[in-house]
Amino acid sequence: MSEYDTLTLAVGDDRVALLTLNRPTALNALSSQMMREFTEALDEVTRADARVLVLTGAGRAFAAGADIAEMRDRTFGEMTDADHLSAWERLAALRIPTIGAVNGFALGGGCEIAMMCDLLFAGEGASFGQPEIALGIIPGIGGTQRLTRVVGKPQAMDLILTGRRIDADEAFRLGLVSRVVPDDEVLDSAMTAARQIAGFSSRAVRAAKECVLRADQTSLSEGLLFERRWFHSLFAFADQTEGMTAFLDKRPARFSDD
Ligand code: CO8
Repeated sequence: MSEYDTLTLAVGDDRVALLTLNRPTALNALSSQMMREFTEALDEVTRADARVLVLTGAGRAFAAGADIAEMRDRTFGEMTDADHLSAWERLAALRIPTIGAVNGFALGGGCEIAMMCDLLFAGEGASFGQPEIALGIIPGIGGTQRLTRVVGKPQAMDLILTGRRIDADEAFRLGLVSRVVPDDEVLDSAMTAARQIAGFSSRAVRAAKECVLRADQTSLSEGLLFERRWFHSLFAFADQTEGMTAFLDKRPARFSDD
């Protein structure tokens, strides 16, 4: 377990990393200190060779957005020179799968970080939104882009221009969330899925993630070719033989990452 001022990180023997945003008295508002520590923690996750990252928030929020108290007096020059935003993108660039476990508020930058996760599990009482418009700003770490890709222009415009909050069920109906579960089961559900994924062949998992992400970036024909090439490539590894042999032998597979 690593203790930061604004986060905790634990990497288990199951090679699942659990990163918890931990400023509960400020509803885990995303400060610049948290951003620095977040990038250090992601480096630690990579060094520990974790297979899956679960990201959650302590207390009654995942994160209620950027730290407004810290941001209020920033000037244009400070914002552009210091680049307070782009480091959060490191989450989206991780090669391992990431699962957001959202309890309570995921607002503004918190919603944007949630959307960077590959899978998103939400408690029934979770709420999502991009309320920046009411502060005289707009989303700044991907909200206008990722939300629009996921829910489409009419819904994205509604959420971003009115700043209204939606509950977990609506987020699920819009395709923003993978699963809605009882509030007290969010983290357990995310950890269970993470352990399941961590037990599969890491090359197959990486291939699957890369291929799905490619769907947003390219034409269908290029995406299909990319998928086919990865599919062929997996036959170069022992894990493919093991997975199929285990199925035919009616036993669990023992993947070795070979
Ligand atoms: N920043 C700083 N402090 C916050 C934030 C925040 N975003 N959200 C809540 N807090 C603090 C409150 O000030 C309060 O502190 P205190 O107890 O010292 O008064 C404490 O957390 C608890 O909050 P509330 O008393 O307001 O709790 P409620 O249950 O009444 O309300 C809400 C909860 C609805 C979540 C409410 O706190 C709220 O509306 N928060 C602000 C949400 C918001 O506008 N978020 C967008 C911020 S802007 C943004 O995210 C820009 C994104 C692009 C850049 C991202 C880079 C990181």
